[in-house]
Amino acid sequence: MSQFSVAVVGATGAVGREMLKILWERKFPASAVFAVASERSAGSEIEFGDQKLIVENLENFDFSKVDIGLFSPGSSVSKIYAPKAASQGCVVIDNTSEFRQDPDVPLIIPEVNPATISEFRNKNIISNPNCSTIQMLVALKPLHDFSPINRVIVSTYQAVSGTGTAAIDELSTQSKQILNDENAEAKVYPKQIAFNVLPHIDDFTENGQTKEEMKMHNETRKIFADDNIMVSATTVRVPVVYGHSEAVLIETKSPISPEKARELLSSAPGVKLVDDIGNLDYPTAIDAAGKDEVFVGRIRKDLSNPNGLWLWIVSDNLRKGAALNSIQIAELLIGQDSFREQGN
Ligand code: NAP
Ligand code: 3JN
Repeated sequence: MSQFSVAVVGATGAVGREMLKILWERKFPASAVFAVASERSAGSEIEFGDQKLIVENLENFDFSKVDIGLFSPGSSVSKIYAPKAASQGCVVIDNTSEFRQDPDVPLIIPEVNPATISEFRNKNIISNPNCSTIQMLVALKPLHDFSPINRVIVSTYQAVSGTGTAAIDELSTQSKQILNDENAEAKVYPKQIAFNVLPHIDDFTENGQTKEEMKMHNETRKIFADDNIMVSATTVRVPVVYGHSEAVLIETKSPISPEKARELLSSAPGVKLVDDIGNLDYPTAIDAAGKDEVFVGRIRKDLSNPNGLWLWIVSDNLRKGAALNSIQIAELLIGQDSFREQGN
C-alpha cells in the first residue's frame, strides 16, 4: 500500500492534538508525520501514538516534502500558509473558515458530498466545514434525500473545546473559583461561561447574526448544493467540555413521519440512532465525547407544521466536527487516482 507524508499544522492545539490521535488510531498510511505550530511551541515535544514528535516552526517549514497538510492554525494563518503549501505540491485540508466559500475549493463531509473531492486540484486546497454544520448535515442528509428540506431552524449548545485549549482551561478555572466562593475572571469569553449560557459564538455581523450562525447557513447551501434551502440558527456556548448538541427543526417538501425518519437514520452512514424515550434514552454530550458517530434522538412531529420534524443531534465537536472529518477527507483523497498519479 502507498504511504503518504503528512503535516499537522496547529499540532499543539485542541484540533491538532486530536488529529494526531486519530491518524494513529486509524493507522493512516503515513510514511512520515510532521507536527507544525508557531515559533512559541517550536522545539517542544508532542505525542504521536507511542512516538514523540518535535514541533517545527510553520514560518520556515518546507512543504515540498509533504503530500497532505492537515491545517488548523486559525484562519489568518491558513490564509497565508495554505496557498504557500499548496503551491509546493502539498494538498491542504483546511479546518478554518478561510476558504469554505471559495467556489474553487470543495467543502466536504464524506458521508454527504464525497464526489466533490474530484475538485481538489483546482487549488490543492480542500475545506473542512464548521463543526456545527458537519454534525447537522450528517444527520439531515438521509432525510433530505427522502424528501427535500426547504427550511432548517436550529439552536446549538456548543462545548467550550470548540474555542480551543484556552477556553477549556477557562471553564475549569472559573468553575473552581465559583465553587470556592471566589470571583470568576472572564478572559476568553466576554462573560462568565461557568454555570452560564452565552448566546454568542464568533463575532457579530451587520445583520445581527453571529459569524457561526452565518457559517451554518452558507455551508449548508454549499454542501447540499442548494441555494434555496433556508437555515436560521442561534448558536449558543454552554459550560460543557466536549460535544456539541443541537435542537433542529426541519420542514420538508412532503411530510416525514418520525417512524420513517428513524428507519432512514438507523442505516445512515456515520449516524447512531438513540431514540427510546420509554427507557429515557436519548443522546447527550457526555455520551458522544470520544466517539466518532453523530447521535440522533428525540425525533418527533412539529406540532405547528405538518411538514415539520424535530431532531436532537449530538456529536464530539473535535472528532467528527473537526479532526475526524479532516482525516476521512484525507482517506478519500488517497483513494483518488489523480492524487496518487501526480507524484503524491
Ligand atoms: P487552539 O487550541 O488555540 O490551537 C491553535 C493552534 O494553532 C496551536 O497549535 C497554535 O500553535 C497554532 N497557531 C496559532 N498561531 C499560529 C501561527 N502564527 N503559526 C503557526 N501555528 C499557529 O485552537 P483550536 O481549537 O485547535 O482551533 C484552531 C483553529 O481550527 C481555529 O481557529 C479554527 O479555525 C479551526 N477550528 C475548526 C473547527 C471546525 O469547526 N471544523 C473547530 C475548532 C477549530 P502554538 O502552540 O505554537 O501557539
Ligand atoms: O466555536 C466552536 O464551537 C467551533 C469553532 C470554530 C472556529 C473557531 C475559531 C475560528 C472556527 C471555524 O472553524 O469556523 C474559526 C474560523 O476558522 O473561522
